[in-house]
This record gives sequence, C-alpha cells and structure tokens, in this order.
Amino acid sequence: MASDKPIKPLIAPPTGGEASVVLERRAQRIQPPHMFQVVLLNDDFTPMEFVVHVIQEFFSKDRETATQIMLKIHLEGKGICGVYTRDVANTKVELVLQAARQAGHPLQCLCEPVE
Ligand code: TYC
Repeated sequence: MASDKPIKPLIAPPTGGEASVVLERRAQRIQPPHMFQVVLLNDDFTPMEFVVHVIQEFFSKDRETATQIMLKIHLEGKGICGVYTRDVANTKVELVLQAARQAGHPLQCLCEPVE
C-alpha cells in the first residue's frame, strides 16, 4: 500500500516570487589532450625531393618550409613534421609509411609523446 506521507521537495520553492537557480562551483577536471609529434628519420636512400613532397602533402607545409624540415632531418638525423592528437598523429605515420613503401623508399616515420 502506498504511504500517505507528503513528499518533501528536494528544491525549496522560491519564497519571493522569483525562481532561483543555485550553481555549484566544481573543480575543473578536463585536461587538454596529450599531444604527439610526428617525426621523420634520415636514411641514405630516400630522395630529398620525395621527402619534401611528403612533408608538403601530409603535413600541409609550403615548399620552402618542407625543404627546411627535410634539410634539418638530412643533417641532424631526425625532425618534427607536425604535432597532433594521438589518433591524427598515428594516421599521419601510417599514411607516410604507406606512401614510402608504395614508392619503394625506406623512409621511416614515427610518433612520440610531446614532453
Ligand atoms: N638523406 C637523404 C638523401 O641524401 C635525404 C633524406 C632526407 C632522407 C630526410 C630521409 O627523412 C629523410 N637522399
């Protein structure tokens, strides 16, 4: 049988005619996403022109910037082509490796977390 007890409202009805809203202050819990840098590695066989093309195509750099990045990789052994969220970075790596394989070049590409 249902109780006849009156139900106590959880929110007190406004007393002065106006409806009132209470906003609770809560600690901010959302963190920015971890970012990942996509890195190309140097090798002795992949043509410079192919690397410049890859950097332009997959990392949206203009020809001059792409050439600078390629030369840095050529001289220093590795270089960052772009910084993205995890899924985008992994997809870029796969696309670059696929293009390199298809063209018959040993170009290596990896992604690593940004410190
Ligand atoms: N070292 C290559 C050459 O002399 C050029 C090159 C640059 C290769 C960058 C890979 O990620 C690379 N043909």
